[in-house]
Amino acid sequence: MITPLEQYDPQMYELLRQEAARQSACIRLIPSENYVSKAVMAATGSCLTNKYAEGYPGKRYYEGQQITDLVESIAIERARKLFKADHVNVQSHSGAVANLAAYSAVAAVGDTIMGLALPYGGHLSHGWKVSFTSKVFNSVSYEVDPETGQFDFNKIEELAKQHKPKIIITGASAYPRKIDFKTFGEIAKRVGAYHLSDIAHISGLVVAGLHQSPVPYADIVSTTTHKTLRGPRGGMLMCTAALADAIDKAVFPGLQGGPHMHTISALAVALKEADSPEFVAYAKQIIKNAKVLSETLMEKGFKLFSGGTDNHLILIDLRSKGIPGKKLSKALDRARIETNYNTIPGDPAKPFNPNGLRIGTPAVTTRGMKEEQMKIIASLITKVAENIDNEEIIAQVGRESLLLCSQFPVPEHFIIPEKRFSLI
Ligand code: DSN
Repeated sequence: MITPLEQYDPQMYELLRQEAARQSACIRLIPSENYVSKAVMAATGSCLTNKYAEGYPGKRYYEGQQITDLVESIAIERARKLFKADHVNVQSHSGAVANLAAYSAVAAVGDTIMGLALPYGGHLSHGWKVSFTSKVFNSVSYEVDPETGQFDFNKIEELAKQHKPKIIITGASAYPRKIDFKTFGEIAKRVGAYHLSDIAHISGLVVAGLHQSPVPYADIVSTTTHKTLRGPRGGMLMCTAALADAIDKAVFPGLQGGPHMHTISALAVALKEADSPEFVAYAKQIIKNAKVLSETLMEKGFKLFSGGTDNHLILIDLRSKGIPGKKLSKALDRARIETNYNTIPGDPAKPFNPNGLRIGTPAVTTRGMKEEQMKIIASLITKVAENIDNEEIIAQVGRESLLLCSQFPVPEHFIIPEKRFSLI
């Protein structure tokens, strides 16, 4: 059957087909990526892309909202139930926009915000100097101990007392350990700051009960929806009832126009999937896999930031190997192992040429890989690192990666088979 896309734009069809094939023929270890289900994909590519819905359910600026109001209300209710949040806003187009909306809901231009420094695992949008957030707000950064990977709460409280931030931001983009949101929340209360917790990376682990939820300890919680939560690309905000109005106004009309209703419908589907015993089992396996992968890498002589992981993510410190992160990530890419180079706390190297490699297990776990396969993956990574300038061996590892992928095809309900690649 020739699909509409194939017929109208064969070049784009071919590129998408090749990307689907690439995603299935490589070991995807970027910790912020995953495979969404066909159900989520179908909602993303649905007729809701045609619809404007500025406003909120029951209060829109366009007519024809009979269906969109229901779709958005269902997404909100599912998220409220799953995260046990007082109020949810599902309209943010991304995590960075969700964070900006949270700042603008409770802080004024020039106020101080305090988040984890980017080279220590924080996110750009947590006030890092190249981000617009640091131009609008006065930004102060805290750090994490480069050796232990722990937060020094006394030091963080001192910093907060000194700078009197309006918002303390918790959460990270490259942090392999559990975060004590409760203690951060207590510090925020003592210094009179709002507590915003960004759980983009770990929201799937939070809903599965495998990581402390910040919801009871934070005024606002932000997340992306496409990482461990395994939904469509987008952002979401949760907050106390007291901040509901301010958050909604900050997202629309404060920062955005029309919400992406196709994404919101797909988010509703993903939230339904996440509210299941199967999802809890999936999230448990993500962590088991990350633990075995990290232990095997250490046995093979790799140094890991903080000496391991409690979540889905591993930061490899390559300084002892003398291989720059970018060189290894590019060699791994040629060997069909997809990772990203990253800074390591305490590493003076610049983010564009750091000495670390960031890997994670959400996508390979979706493929059904388990502990045994993590050991194989650790061996493949080691072989590439030990033969970084030997293209023949790298190509051989590529064949081994392909073999492993062929034994763990992306489950049928997660991938769009190439010949049936059709947009509903
Ligand atoms: N979401 C971040 C990541 O962890 O990949 C990038 O912004």
